[in-house]
Amino acid sequence: MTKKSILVARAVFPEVLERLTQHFEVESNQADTIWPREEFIRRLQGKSGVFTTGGERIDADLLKACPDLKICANMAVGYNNFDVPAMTAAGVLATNAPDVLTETTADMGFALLMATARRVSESEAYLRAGQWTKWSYDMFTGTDIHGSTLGILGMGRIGRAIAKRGGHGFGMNVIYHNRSRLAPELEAQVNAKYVSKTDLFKQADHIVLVLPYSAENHHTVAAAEIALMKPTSTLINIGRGGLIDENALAVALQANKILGAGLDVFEGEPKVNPALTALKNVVLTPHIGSATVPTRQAMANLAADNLIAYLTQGQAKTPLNTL
Ligand code: 8YV
Repeated sequence: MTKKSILVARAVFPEVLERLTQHFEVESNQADTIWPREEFIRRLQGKSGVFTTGGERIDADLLKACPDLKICANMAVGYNNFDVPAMTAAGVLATNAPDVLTETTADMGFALLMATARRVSESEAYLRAGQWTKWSYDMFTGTDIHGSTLGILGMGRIGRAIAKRGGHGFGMNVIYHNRSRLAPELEAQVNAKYVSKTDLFKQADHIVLVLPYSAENHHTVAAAEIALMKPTSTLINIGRGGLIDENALAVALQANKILGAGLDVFEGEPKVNPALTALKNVVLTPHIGSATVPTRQAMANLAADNLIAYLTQGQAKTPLNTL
């Protein structure tokens, strides 16, 4: 039987590529070139499946131009690069990579929270610049994490994993806001209290954004929300850049309206708003929330499993739509 053809849009672990080649004719991108959209569409011609990594937009126009496509497998839990209704209408399966990155991403949320609250990046830059000449009582004083109030916006799997870290590990009082309130047993498991979005911004000492991004929650954190925050509080984003109005955040940070922000995701990434890079009270990381070797391997293998299972047996492991 002739093998079906797939496209792997970005560089991936060689062993995952090897697994895929056992089942498919694979066109890959180990040079990791960022293909312009027209080139991506051209390379998708005649392909039954595509392995994407979250940056490739799959919409009605692309689907129309790629009639042979049957499945798009994202190596990411977020899938705001997919127009799922358009994919369903075109008979194309969408899959993502949930669960395998939950704990790793929650760890990163906590790392950013701690680095921001305790001013780790700013003080390290000071030390490296040779500016540390003496101790002083108020040098890089930050804010406490233990015993403080942790506010989580978006209480999915990663939000709950962060709540556990905060509550169990640091004795934090955990509050959350979500589109829908958690079932009582899940709420009890994470020992978190449901509050309105306004109360979350008013009461929390540390706010972590972990909600999925969509057009509806574009700039869900803007000047009005930031104005509600305590002057000693921090804002952490490990979701998607578009959740925050970055210009409004930069204005607030510049005026020390909040203590600091920790951002792993940006609206125009990999470009970062220069108003943010100019500031000291913000910790910036290049979208590395899921970046540990075992987790990235698990994510890549799950995307590969979805391609293999769907194109050889008609059943994917983590489908996002029903056809
Ligand atoms: C991915 C992520 O590495 O899974 C997600 O949604 O944000 C990260 O874990 C990233 O999306 C790859 O583009």
